[in-house]
Amino acid sequence: MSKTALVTGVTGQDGAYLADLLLSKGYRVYGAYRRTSTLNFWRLEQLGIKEKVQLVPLDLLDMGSIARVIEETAPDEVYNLAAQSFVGVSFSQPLATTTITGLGPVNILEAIRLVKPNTRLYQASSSEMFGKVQRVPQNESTPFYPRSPYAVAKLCAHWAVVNYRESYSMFCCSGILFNHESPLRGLEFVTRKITDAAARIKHGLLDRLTLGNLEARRDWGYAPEYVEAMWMMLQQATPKDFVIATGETHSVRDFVEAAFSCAGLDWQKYVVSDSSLFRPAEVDLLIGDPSLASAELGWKAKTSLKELVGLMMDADMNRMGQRRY
Ligand code: NDP
Ligand code: GDR
Repeated sequence: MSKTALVTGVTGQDGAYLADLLLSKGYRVYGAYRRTSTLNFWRLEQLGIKEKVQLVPLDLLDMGSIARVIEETAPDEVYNLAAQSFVGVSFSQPLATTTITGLGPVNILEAIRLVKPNTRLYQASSSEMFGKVQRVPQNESTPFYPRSPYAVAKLCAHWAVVNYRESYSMFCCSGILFNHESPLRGLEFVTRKITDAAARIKHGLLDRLTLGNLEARRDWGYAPEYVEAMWMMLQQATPKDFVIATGETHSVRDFVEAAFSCAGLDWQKYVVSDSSLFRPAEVDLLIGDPSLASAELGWKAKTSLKELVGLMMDADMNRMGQRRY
C-alpha cells in the first residue's frame, strides 16, 4: 500500500525537492500552497513534477482549512515546511512572522490532534534557533539563543512540537536544519543572490553586487540531501529531533570568492558591503554537529561547499545564457 504525504510550503525550495523525493518513493503527494494573486509553481515545473503533485490550497493561519485538508487527504505523514522563512524580513514584519512561522505550526498540530492523531508530523526547525551560539559546534543539546523574530517564532513552534509529543504521544518531530541551498533557492537568500549576480555580471547585465555582512559564517549544505533527512526522521520507530548539517563552516566572503572565481571574475572589483544591509542582531557563527543523525539515521552530507557553489553557478549561468530571468 503506498503512503500518502501532505507537504506544506510545496512552492518553496524544500517543498519542491521533498515532493520529488516522495514521488520517487511511490507516495501519493498532496502539495499545499497558499492562495496568492500570482501562482508560483516554477520550482515544481522545473523539477517536472507539477502534474504529479496533487495541489491543495491551505493557509497556515486558517486552522479550519488545515483540518479540512487533513480530513480530505488522510495523510500518513505531514511535512510542515511553510513559513515566513526570510530572517531579514522578520525584523520589519515581526508580527506577521510570529503568526505564520510561530503559530502556524500550532494550527497544524492542533488540526492533526483533532482530526487524525496517528499522522506523523515533521516540523521544519532551524539552526537560527541557536543564534548567539552557546557552544561550538551546535548539537541537539546546545541551548537556544534566538537573535531574530524569525528565530523566536521557530523556537515557539519547536517547543510546541515537543509539548504535543509529550502530552498526547503524537509522532511529531523537528529537524534542526542548518542552511541548505540549491539552484532552486529564493533570490532573497545570500547564496542565490551571489550566484545570480555573478552570472549577471559575467553576462554584462550587472556591474555591482551590494551585500551586507561578509563575515557571518554558515554551515551550508545541498538541499536535496536535507529533504532526505526529513523523510528518514518520519520512518524511525520513535519520534526524535535531529540536527542536520555538514559540520563545516564558511563565511559569506568565502562563498562570494568561490562563486566569482567559478565565473572567472575577481570579486573584489564588483562586490561592496553596505552596513544598511546588516541585521539589527546578527548570527555570527553556525556550525552543526550532525553525529546523532549519522549514528541513528545513517544520514551524512555529501556535497562540499565548492561543489554546491559549482551547481548553483552552472544553473545561474545557464539561466542567463538562455535569458531565462
Ligand atoms: P521557502 O521560503 O523557499 O518556502 C517557504 C514556503 O512557505 C513557500 O512555499 C511559501 O509559499 C510558504 N508559505 C509562507 N507563508 C505561508 C502561509 N501563511 N500559508 C501557507 N504557506 C505559506 O523556504 P525553504 O523551502 O527554504 O524552507 C522550508 C522550511 O524550512 C521553512 O519553514 C524554513 O523556515 C525552514 N528552514 C529552511 C532552511 C534552509 O536553509 N532552506 C534551514 C532551516 C529551516 P509562497 O511560495 O506562496 O511564498
Ligand atoms: P539565513 O540566510 O539568515 O542564515 O537564514 P541568508 O542567506 O538570508 O543569510 C545568511 C547570512 O548572510 C548575511 N548576508 C546577507 N543575507 C542576505 N539575505 N542578503 C544579503 O545581501 C546579505 N549580505 C550578508 C546575513 O546577514 C546572514 O548572516 C536561512 C533561511 O533559509 C532560514 O529560513 C533558515 O532557517 C536558516 O537559513 C537556517
